[in-house]
Amino acid sequence: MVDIRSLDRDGAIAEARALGFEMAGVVTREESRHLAHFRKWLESGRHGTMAYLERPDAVRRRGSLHLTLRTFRSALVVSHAYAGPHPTTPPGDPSRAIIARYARGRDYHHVITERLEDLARGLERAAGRPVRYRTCVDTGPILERELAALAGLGWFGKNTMLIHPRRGSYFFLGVLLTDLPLAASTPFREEHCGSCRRCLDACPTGALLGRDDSGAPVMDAARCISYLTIELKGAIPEELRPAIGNRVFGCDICQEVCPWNGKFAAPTAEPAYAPRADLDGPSLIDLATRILDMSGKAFQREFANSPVSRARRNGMLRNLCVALGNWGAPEAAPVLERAARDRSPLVREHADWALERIRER
Ligand code: B12
Ligand code: SF4
Ligand code: SF4
Repeated sequence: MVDIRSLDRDGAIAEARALGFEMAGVVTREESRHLAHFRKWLESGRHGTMAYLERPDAVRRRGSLHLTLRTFRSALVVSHAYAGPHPTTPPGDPSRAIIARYARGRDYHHVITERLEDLARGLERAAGRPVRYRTCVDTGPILERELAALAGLGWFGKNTMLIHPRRGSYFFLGVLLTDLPLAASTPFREEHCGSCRRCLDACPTGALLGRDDSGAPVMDAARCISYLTIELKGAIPEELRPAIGNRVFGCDICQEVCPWNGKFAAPTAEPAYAPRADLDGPSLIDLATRILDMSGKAFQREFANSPVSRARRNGMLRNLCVALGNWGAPEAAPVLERAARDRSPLVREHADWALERIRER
């Protein structure tokens, strides 16, 4: 339970910190200034098949916070670091699966939403009245990174990530919209990328397109490995499969190469994000064998508390087939032959592609 003694911006920020959010700031601006960029991005089709982003009501709501909370007066924007103290990615071992750092522990939607609810209860006690609020973690129709920059949490890197000079970019964002009259924080105004272009050069699929005339970084999400392995429900375009390597869920490459994620970025102190043993560089063969034995429902049960559930059984097997094909070792053939007889046509097609890769070597 939090105890907010004074209901002002600094009191609210201090309590957010006490709840484990490393950074917090307040935004009072109601209208988005990035909405036109967002619309242009949708018009160019760079969101791929993420239809939820283009729903007209959701697009409108991104433009105005009042449409999500009618009595909106201020938003508390928080960050929650997720990268662990040890680099657990198995570099250079193509027989093991890489799961993006953010997805190795408990699902952040649950973790952050629970804490934002605690924060709202603390604010209510301090205000001495019921507070109208909405929690948004990722899934709400909110441009979270625009709000975070306004709240002073960082700048937009060329990799499109929100980056803080002392905290890097391995952090989630959460937003608490309220009807409280808190004072606004100072927006983050500097840009620390300079002439660096490491992320642009490192992206294996060419998804990062640099900055446009307004200075906004642009991504072709339809080419991003994170999209291809998580959001895309159908077949992965064949020409992009080799570039995915052994990344079976999400991608961190454009953050790994970023100098701001070096020595200054402190590791998370949050136990909920500690990696599960089975998602911490597992063998591709073992993970694929395990999931082949599961029904769709059993998969959802097994990964109920993990971001990995979003890919669903068939999506995860599709990704594992691509990674096994990219590894290309003959040991991968037996599990792929099983996958080639799976009940899912999606899995069968990707298993056939992978077996072909092994035969071609
Ligand atoms: C859709 C989505 C994706 C898509 C598209 C990503 C993208 N870059 O747009 C995919 C599936 C590819 C994806 C991947 C990842 N995601 Co994601 N994703 C989202 C989501 C739900 C919406 C983002 C969105 O609207 N994108 C559309 C673009 C156009 O909008 P935008 O990113 O908000 O910001 C743009 C504008 O503000 C504009 N802009 C910037 N400066 C300026 C200046 C001016 C003057 C103007 C006009 C505009 C402008 O440029 C930005 C980029 O185009 C957000 C949560 C949310 N509700 O915001 C999480 C979110 C962005 N994702 C997050 C994470 C952690 C990831 C991954 C790291 C996961 C992983 N390891 O695989 C990767 C990172 C890939 C990358 N380099 O971005 C975090 C990012 C935290 C951070 N520190 O930035 C978020 C905020 C979720 C959260 N609550 O923590 N994601
Ligand atoms: S997450 Fe990976 S694929 Fe996506 S833009 Fe970054 S480096 Fe490219
Ligand atoms: S790698 Fe370089 S260009 Fe890319 S976000 Fe980091 S500092 Fe900016």
